[in-house]
Amino acid sequence: MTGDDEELNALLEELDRQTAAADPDRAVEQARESLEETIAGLRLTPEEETALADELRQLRELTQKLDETTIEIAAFGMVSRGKSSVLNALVGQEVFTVGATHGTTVIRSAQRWEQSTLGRPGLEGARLVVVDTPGIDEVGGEAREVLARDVARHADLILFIVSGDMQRVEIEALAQLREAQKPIILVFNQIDRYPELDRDQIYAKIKDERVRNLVRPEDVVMTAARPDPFRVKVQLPDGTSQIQWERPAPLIEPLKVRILDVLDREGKALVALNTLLIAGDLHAEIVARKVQIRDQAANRLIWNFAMAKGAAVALNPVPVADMAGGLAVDVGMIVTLSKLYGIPLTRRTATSLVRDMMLALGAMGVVSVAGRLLASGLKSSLAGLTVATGGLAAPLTVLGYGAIGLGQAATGATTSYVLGQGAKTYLRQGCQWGPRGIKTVIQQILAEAKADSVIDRLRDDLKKRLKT
Ligand SMILES: Nc1nc2c(ncn2[C@@H]2O[C@H](COP(=O)(O)OP(=O)(O)OP(=O)(O)O)[C@@H](O)[C@H]2O)c(=O)[nH]1
Ligand SMILES: [Mg+2]
Repeated sequence: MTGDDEELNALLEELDRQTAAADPDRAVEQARESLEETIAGLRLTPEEETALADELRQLRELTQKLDETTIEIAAFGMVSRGKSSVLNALVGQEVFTVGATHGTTVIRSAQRWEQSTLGRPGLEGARLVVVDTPGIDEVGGEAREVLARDVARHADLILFIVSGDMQRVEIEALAQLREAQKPIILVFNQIDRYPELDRDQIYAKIKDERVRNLVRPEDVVMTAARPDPFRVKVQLPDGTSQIQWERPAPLIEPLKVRILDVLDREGKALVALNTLLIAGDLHAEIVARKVQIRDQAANRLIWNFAMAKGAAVALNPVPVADMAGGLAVDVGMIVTLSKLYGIPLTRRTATSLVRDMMLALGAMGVVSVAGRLLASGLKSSLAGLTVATGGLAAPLTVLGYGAIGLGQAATGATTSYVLGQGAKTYLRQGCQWGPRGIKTVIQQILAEAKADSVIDRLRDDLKKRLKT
């Protein structure tokens, strides 16, 4: 756990306490401060800012959400339970499409709910937004989980809609949503379809058995968001009568009361808490991506230094790999790397780091192993050249020397590569070799280099660069 995470957790706990103490304005203020600190504390390079633009935008939007106290109320549940109908009834308008066929709603969409929040201290100045979602059985298993997580992540209050006794999938989905620690109201909709006795039995069963451990009894509410129309006989002015269909008014008031009750109590504090929860997730994402971006930059840097070292060796008639010139390249590489990781090392420290790693490499006999690996590759490439040049002695000698120079150069480049990766690991771990020590680290880098055929790639790249 990083220091940042600990800070965030402490803040969340503090906010929890304040929610209980009902001091919503203070909670919002604190969430705002923490969000600003989170954004400022990221310390991103321009390159990272570009790569993380999307996450940063989301983080800034959260500040806006706090400023405006936007409260999101999301409907969730299986197809055709009446999710869209319930939201329409709440808003008092047909803002979402309703349909008898399963899967009418296919994407998540939001609408403003112009509900007066006057005189409600926990809601003053708040904007209410209702969010419609597709039925959970409309989307595939894995996508469903993503959807659930997404809904749960953004919503401040969840309306879980059912229209009869609950199925196993519904109970499982509800349990999953519960993990997000958001308030949930369980809505038993379409009650007009049941005779009173059946309806009361189902209601009791849901409340007392199905969701006993997931939802408080007072948060289970019955509605009839869009009752079926019934036939009425209308008397016309001319004395005749006609049969017409009429839809009864929805029964939605109990749900509205319950929603406003929950929001009254914890609306603002909820928004503050949720903002921080989302910010925490985003922060973790950004930090992980930042590590990735830095890692890629470090790899590019190491590769370029390895090439520089290889070129220096190839252009010098005397092998310089283990001599002062070569050492300078490696030390320079590590100093540059350390700046990238924000832990600038002195040349002296970098030099002793190079020595330590060379010792570890030497102790494993790895330098000579790398040499042998290269030599065997060299022989086959020389054989290839003989065929290619038709066995002519003169070009072979010229090419042969070049190839041998390349072999030494590749050894030099490989050594720099290993030293660079070693230093990278050391820096990434906060200037520590870790519990298993320097040798294990170097050994692992070599194993990975071999698996990735790094030596071949280094040599190919060197060959290309030396030609031009
Ligand atoms: N009788 C009755 N029918 C309802 C009620 N609420 C919704 N319906 C009907 O149920 C059907 C589905 O309603 P929707 O609101 O589209 O349901 P949904 O959950 O949004 O469905 P999907 O978007 O397909 O997942 C429609 O035919 C509605 O008229 C209700 O309270 N009583
Ligand atoms: Mg719908």
